[in-house]
Amino acid sequence: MRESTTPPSPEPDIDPQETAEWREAFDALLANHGPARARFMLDALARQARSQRVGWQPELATPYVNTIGVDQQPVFPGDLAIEERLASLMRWNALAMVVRANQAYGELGGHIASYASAADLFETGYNHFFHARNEARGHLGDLVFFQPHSAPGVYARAFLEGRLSAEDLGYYRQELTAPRALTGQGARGLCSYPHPYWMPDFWQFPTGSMGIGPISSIYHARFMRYLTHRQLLDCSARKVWGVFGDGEMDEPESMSALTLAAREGLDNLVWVVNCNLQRLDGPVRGNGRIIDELEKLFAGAGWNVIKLIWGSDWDGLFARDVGGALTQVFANTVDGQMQTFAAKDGRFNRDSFFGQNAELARLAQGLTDEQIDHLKRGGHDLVKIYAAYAAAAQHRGQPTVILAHTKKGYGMGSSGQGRMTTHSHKKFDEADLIAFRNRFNLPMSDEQVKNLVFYKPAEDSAEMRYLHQQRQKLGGFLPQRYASAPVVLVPDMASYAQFALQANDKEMSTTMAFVRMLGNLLKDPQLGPRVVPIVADEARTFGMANLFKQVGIYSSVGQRYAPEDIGSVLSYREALDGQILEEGISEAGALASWTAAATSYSVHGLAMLPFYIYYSMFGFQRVGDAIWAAADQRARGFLLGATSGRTTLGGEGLQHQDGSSHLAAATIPNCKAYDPAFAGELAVILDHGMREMLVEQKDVFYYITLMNENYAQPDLPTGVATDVIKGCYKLKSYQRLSDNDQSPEKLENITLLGSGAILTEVIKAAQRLAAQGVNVTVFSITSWSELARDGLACSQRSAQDHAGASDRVPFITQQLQHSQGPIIAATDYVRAVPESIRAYLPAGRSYVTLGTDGFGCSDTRAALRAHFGVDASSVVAAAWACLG
Ligand SMILES: Cc1ncc(C[n+]2csc(CCOP(=O)(O)OP(=O)(O)O)c2C)c(N)n1
Repeated sequence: MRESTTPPSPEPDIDPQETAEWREAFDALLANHGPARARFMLDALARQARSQRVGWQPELATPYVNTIGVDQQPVFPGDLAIEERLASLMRWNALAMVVRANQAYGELGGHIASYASAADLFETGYNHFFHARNEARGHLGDLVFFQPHSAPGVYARAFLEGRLSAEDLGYYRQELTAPRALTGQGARGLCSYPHPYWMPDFWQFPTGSMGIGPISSIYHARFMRYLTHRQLLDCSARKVWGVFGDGEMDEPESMSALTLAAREGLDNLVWVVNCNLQRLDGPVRGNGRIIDELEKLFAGAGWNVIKLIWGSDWDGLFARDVGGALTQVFANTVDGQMQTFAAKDGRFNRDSFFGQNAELARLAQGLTDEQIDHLKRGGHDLVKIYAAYAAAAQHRGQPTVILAHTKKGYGMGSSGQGRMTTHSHKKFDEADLIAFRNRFNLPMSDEQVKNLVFYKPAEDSAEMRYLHQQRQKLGGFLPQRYASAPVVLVPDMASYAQFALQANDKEMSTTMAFVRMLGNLLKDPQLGPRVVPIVADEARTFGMANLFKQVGIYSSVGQRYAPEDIGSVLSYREALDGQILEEGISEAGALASWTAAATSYSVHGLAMLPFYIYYSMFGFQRVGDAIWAAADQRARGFLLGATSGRTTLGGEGLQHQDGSSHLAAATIPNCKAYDPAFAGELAVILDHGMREMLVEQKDVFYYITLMNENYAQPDLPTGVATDVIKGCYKLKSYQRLSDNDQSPEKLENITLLGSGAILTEVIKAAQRLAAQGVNVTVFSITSWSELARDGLACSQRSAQDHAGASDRVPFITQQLQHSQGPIIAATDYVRAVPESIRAYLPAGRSYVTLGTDGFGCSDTRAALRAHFGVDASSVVAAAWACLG
């Protein structure tokens, strides 16, 4: 039975006698035959109503009470008193860490209120549900996404577990000044939010940018299914738990994949939405109710929804509330008002909440003001949380969301709990600290509290023994990040890319070349199964349709239809063990899938190699923040920005033509970005990338732009592979074909740099200039950003040590110093891309950059290149402008 009595109908009841008879009949059915029969009957009636076009839809929102009734609650299997004491200690240490840091340096920031609301949600997971990786026991661990602003609480627990020291806690948000950063030893700095990049042995999933954690958790859960179904790794006993904010649910990324999770039946996924009803500035839904709204949304999307609204001390009140007064008053209380109740004391709530009518006042009669003040919301009651988690963990066929009603700043007293300003509240005076100590019965003296001493019980205390025992049962500690995975051997380049290395001027686009290489790699017995091709509904655009048949499209239900093109060699084939992740029109989803695959080496100890190929304009520009998060998570894989270049993708216009992705890619430290012009260059880059990621196991990922323009692909000159990787090689010298009387001898040389498809324009320009009497040297720039990085590294080395040495001469200077004359660079990207190497060019050479700044528009390649000034004529004109 639920805590509520039947709520009154919002419609006027024209025949109460009849209503009562129907109700009695239903009650009798339930009492005599149980809930299953009751559900059957309701379903039957609903079908009947629909067939007769009654126009009735069940409400998706249920009353503001717990989904799990008191009589359905399992016995709490832990020691409640100890768990409560432990939770209080976590709260204290988290608070002390933030307050201390801010007393020392007011600028550091940090949050207390979010964790104060989430502490019990985390603790229940830690004590009973979150499995750590423990290979000896054959469990690879659950994946747990922590609400970012609650990071202090995660550190506080790691402190009690002995994984962080009190000194470490003293360097919260001081990653650079911590002794370990300075000397390699001693206390380590603790990052603000979960950042695997900075704490690679600790955090697994970056969640600091709201919305990315939620979508990522869904695709990680889906990827675990993919690994299982493809029989690469059995993930069936593992779960993904995500604790997220109710405000965070407003991010489009949070919500966009809910239906995917339901469609895929991801019962390995549990979200706990910490509904403290507040975000940063104020209430999430001041004039409405976020829990109702989320319930409808998740239920509508096909999730199992568990509302965890009220704590155990409300059970008695609901039991005595035969008239349904509580349910009714909650139905009329908006979140802004609920927040006011949270911020005020028991006296106020007796008057304002229970004082709303005589029935409510009667319910509160037996309670002191203090008891009213301490009435818990469900998300602060360990017994209720346990019941919700247990139900979620057992639920089959659907993902589960637990909507946990909490108080922001819970226990922070009159200056914090439920206050509009609580999100960033981190100044506590002595009285506040003592009140906090008293509120949570902390075994600390006034002196200890005032000095913000981190508190750790003796190792042989009941609390510590319990804490360790519970974690041992669950396999060990978490969060904990692992980095090792067996090496995957990479085949010899000739086995998959010979056609590209010796292309013999065959016409093709670099996209076609890539797809052919990918097809070949998929056939390699060792690497092939680890390749994860990912597309967002553009496989046909990129000529990948043959892969549908070759390796199949992953589908958790196989293929339940006979495809229209079944007889074709390119037939659309979905399969349980399909290898391609076809994500539909969701770049955010595809990127989340890519991240899951690209971090499989760490999350699952099984290296996978994702190739996500997409319209380059819809990458860094559209989902750049998700790529940034993948970088934080130390992703390893390939991003292929296809149909790239502002002028190479003719016809498609302003929102499709990419001229900036290389600019964004260059800002990501562990992203190596390449703009190859030729298939042979591409082969070398792929080979090097695979070796770096799979064999050397470096935490880098590659961004490669691919073009759809067909042109003659030359053989890759011998001996240039290393230079291709470094970013520049000498393609060809063009001797002047005739004397040009007008040009003085000293100015008859020019150096041209080109990348991507624009290199073909540069080559045409070189031929024309040679015909006009100029000696030209052409360099293929495969990576502007790698050249710029190398240049920067050289200048930093020079700044540190003035003695000359070759490692202080930028590679681009070394490459160009045997060329002569002004240097002209042309690319299909904004000029800032080639400008990035200006500082590292040989001294005394003039440098002119041509690029595609401005909006793209629809026209032919030729018209576009003329318009932006990156065609051969523009290069020639720029050359003569320099030559005078
Ligand atoms: C994409 C993004 N936008 C804004 C922020 C800044 N921000 C940090 S916390 C926060 C409020 C979070 O509210 P909620 O999700 O309800 O969590 P709570 O802290 O209340 O538990 C905001 C806006 C962010 N971290 N990420």
